[in-house]
Amino acid sequence: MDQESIDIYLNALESGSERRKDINLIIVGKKGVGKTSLVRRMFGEELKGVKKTNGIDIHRRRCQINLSDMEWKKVTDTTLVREKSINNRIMQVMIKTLNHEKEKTKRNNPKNKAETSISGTTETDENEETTEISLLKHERELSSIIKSDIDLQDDDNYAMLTVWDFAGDIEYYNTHQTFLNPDAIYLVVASLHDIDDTDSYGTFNFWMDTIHCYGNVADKNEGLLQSDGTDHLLDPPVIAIGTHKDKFQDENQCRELLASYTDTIFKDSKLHLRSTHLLSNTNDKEQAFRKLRNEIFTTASNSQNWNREYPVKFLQLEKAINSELKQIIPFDRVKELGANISIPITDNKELRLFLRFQHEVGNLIYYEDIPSYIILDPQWLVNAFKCIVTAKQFQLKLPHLQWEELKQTGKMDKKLLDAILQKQSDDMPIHKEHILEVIEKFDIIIYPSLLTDCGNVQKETCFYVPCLIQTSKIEDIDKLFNVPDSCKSTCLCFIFRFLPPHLISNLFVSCLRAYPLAAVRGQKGIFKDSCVFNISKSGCAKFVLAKSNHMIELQVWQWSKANLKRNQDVLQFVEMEINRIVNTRYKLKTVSFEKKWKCETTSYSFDKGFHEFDEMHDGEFYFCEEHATIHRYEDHWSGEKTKEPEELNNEQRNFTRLSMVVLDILRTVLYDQLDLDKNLGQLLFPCDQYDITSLYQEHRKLNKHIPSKRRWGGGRTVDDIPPNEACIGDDIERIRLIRNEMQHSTVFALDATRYQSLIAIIEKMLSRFDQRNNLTEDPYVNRLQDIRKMELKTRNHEDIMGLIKKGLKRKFDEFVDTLDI
Ligand SMILES: Nc1nc2c(ncn2[C@@H]2O[C@H](COP(=O)(O)OP(=O)(O)OP(=O)(O)O)[C@@H](O)[C@H]2O)c(=O)[nH]1
Ligand SMILES: [Mg+2]
Ligand SMILES: [Zn+2]
Repeated sequence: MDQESIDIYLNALESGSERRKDINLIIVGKKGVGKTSLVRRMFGEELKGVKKTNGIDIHRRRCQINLSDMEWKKVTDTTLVREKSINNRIMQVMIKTLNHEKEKTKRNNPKNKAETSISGTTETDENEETTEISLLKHERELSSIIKSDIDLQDDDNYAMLTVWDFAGDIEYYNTHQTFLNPDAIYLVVASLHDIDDTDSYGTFNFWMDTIHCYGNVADKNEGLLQSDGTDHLLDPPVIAIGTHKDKFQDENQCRELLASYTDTIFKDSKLHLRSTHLLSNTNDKEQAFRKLRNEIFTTASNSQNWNREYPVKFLQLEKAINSELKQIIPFDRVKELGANISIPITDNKELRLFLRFQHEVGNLIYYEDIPSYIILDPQWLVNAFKCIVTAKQFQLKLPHLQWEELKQTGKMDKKLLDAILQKQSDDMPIHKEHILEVIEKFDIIIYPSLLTDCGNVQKETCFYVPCLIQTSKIEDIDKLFNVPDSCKSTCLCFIFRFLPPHLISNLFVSCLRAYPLAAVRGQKGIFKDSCVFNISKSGCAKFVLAKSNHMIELQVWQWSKANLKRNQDVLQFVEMEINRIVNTRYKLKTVSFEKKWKCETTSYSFDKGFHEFDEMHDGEFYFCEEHATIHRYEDHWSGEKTKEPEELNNEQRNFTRLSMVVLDILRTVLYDQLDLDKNLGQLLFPCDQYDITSLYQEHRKLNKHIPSKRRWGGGRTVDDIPPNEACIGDDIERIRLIRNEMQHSTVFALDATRYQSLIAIIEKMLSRFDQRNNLTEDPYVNRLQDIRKMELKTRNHEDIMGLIKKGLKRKFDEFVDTLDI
């Protein structure tokens, strides 16, 4: 939480607080491994009639855990139980507050009640009136609770559990990510029985990695080692479950099988793992499930948010929201509800904090970056996704519409979407925009407004759903575009230790913002794991991005004469975007990749025989592992030139800073002075039209501030002017000499001693100018301090160049040239 939120929260707690224990449990794993069965058994239910969880569905169930006997008490009518428990909590605090307030009112205002309400209109009594109103509200609320005929005995001794059972179909993993929560506990389920299926390992790893990506930000720092040398565990916690134990005789064998799953997990993802369990959903006794329940409870009670203090007014608003009986409500409605509870919440920031908490505990779905709607029932969002992701199932109901394009290219017309939404409940079409916003946020759809290509897609009339596109084999992507081998660059590979599962689709979206999508014979170059973009308008230069195993590959195709600059630009862009996505979207600090290359005619899925960048020189031959032959090397990426420019060293920094002082401040000083002197109606050109030399010449011509030694010019360095010569003319001379010293320097460097002594001279001189001109608003000396403190990187060289306009620009250019930027 940021400081502001902490303050708001602490403030909210002052309205009264309650301890809160919530467990948000999310169950994931491959299709058919026994997730739903597991949930049933944990809830003490029979397995009869377990149906496979349909495609995209997510079932949310609630229960209370009694803290005295650890029993899970099913909640059939969620609203009612929550209502009851919330009422109890509110009651206790409200009675306390009510008594306290009454006491206070009595103490402050000995008049009787009737008098207060009559005099309530006068200004001085405004506070009392508000107290009075809130007391009335409290009373009204209390009596409504009492009337609602709910068991009022103390029901405080429980934790609230929310369980999410995801369907295992791989096609919907894209939509599942929208429901992942960094504050949940995860059960990752694997079947011990289908261990021969390679997908089993892949899916298990996929979930562990995905959880790692969407986990807690604060934990993901490097340096995970604790002081005692062991690794820090990461949140969210994961419990690994091996099911179908009944199919084996030997418990040891089961243990080994489950270990074969957990052993393959990526090192950092493994740090989420808290414990493992072997189970048979069909044969195990209740005892085994109790053990798992206790484990879940222990894991939860060790979490940071367990038993945290929760503002009572948040509870009140939670109650108000739960009694809405709607599936989705606008933020404004939450605001309205917030204003009407007995301790009102009116501040938007506080409301948002409340919603964040509610999202964390799984009570509702609220995305901070799409705050306009709040989804109260996750199934609503699932249904909405279904319209898009499983659109095909509507085909028979809406036969008159165009489906072919959707199947071929993943392009969905808005008309098609509207028609599908119309087939759903009433509020679906109304919330169309919000639905689209949510799935766009997760890159499930891509808007055509991004596709600025020659396909003539009109803005906003359609979008692409990449996960619906028929997968093409990435080996064939070059054949689809009929690319001759001679047009291909070497294949650049970003090889990851850990490749975040959704990175490639996020990367496609980034590229689509910058490059038009390529197409051939009406087929757009966008597939699940590969995408082709146009670099040049003519289409004669394209690049392909493809994901294969743990790598992302980049190849440029140029039918016209190869232009290396293009390759470099694309490479720079892609690399920058990968870093940006990893750092900002996943907030992963531990993701890293190596850049290597393979030969031009590689089959993209081949993941061996990489070469290092500095290994070869143009024209040399190398042995290609993939084709078992030798090729002639040609540098297509100018690896040297794309390296990050070196940081400036200290002496270069000194030189840059002083150049900036000269050209930014000292030039302005001369100009301002001239402006004052020429107060004879003679207009000056804007400051940036002059360089120091011309300004100095002007002063000399004007001859108003003659130097102490009675003549202009002369001297070798600024040290030749004695410190006691301090009139305006002397300072104009100083500026000239300092500028000359910089201008005539033969190196782009200035040692510390010289830098310090020049700065000291300049500082004294500037404060004299400040005094003379009574410059209080923006004193020159402050500007000097700014430049001295400024962070300098060669990356900022453009800015610096902007400042170092004339004289020293040439020097700077030379310097920049040596850096090969
Ligand atoms: N023998 C045996 N069968 C099991 C076990 N767990 C689940 N099953 C059976 O496996 C089948 C699938 O179980 P589900 O609970 O529907 O699996 P799921 O993971 O929820 O499947 P999806 O929702 O389709 O992803 C059912 O017929 C279960 O009875 C187990 O531990 N042992
Ligand atoms: Mg299921
Ligand atoms: Zn080769």
